[in-house]
Amino acid sequence: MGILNITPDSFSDGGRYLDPEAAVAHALEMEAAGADIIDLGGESTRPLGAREVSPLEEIARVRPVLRQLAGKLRLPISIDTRRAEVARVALEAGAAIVNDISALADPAMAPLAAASGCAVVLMHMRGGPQDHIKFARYNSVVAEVVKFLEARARFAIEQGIARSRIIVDPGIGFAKTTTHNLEVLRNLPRICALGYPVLVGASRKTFVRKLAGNDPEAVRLGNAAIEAIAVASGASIIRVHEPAAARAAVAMAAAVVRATISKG
Ligand code: HH2
Repeated sequence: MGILNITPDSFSDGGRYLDPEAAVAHALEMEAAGADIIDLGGESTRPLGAREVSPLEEIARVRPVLRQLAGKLRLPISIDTRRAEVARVALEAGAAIVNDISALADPAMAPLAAASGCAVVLMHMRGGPQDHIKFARYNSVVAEVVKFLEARARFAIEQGIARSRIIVDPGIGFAKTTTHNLEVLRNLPRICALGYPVLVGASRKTFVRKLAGNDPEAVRLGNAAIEAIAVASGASIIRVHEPAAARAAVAMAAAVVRATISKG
């Protein structure tokens, strides 16, 4: 899953794709580089300094890009939003997946997803995008993440979303310290055991910079290591800024672990 942030203040690519033409070009670049899904987001979830945007502002950011991608991009589009209003616009414009970091907190989101038949990503987080780090306290992070994802998936099914349309995500970096992130990654098979496809998003997050080193090459190698481990542990989707590098890491990990050979 290639990341396309249409935001002025995102983690690592804030401001680069605010211009719709630049955003479209980048989506097509990621498609050529081997992405399978493009994840379009109009709200930054950076813990410090990200500004809360209104749904209208979020729509104004993503709608022109969705319009211009129609007919150009062959890949499915995922909309990274917590707001049903934004998801509705994106689904009408052809998006196939709602990537909801709040796991259906907006009461209008589940009915919308159920009616549209889209796939949904349910991510674990505590608090909101601005203050989640305050909630990084657990007795057992893995058990609590598993319990949360299981409950949200059950809720989604009760709301009419097909089981086969549910993807779960442990929410790396959301209400989690470096130790929590590592604990979750080390125990990914327990999350996969829930029986839903698992998405992992670790690309360029703070703990990668902290552990692998801050220069771009170190971050790239750190990302690739996590992506390989995630896939080897059973993840089905990895959310990345650089699909070409991720493709190579995934091809290698899948070949070793699953004895399947896919050309990168
Ligand atoms: N991480 C970010 C945003 N959306 N969605 C899912 N499902 N999983 C994630 O781990 C995830 C996500 C944050 O990363 P990024 O897009 O790089 O930064 P920002 O939120 O500042 O735009």
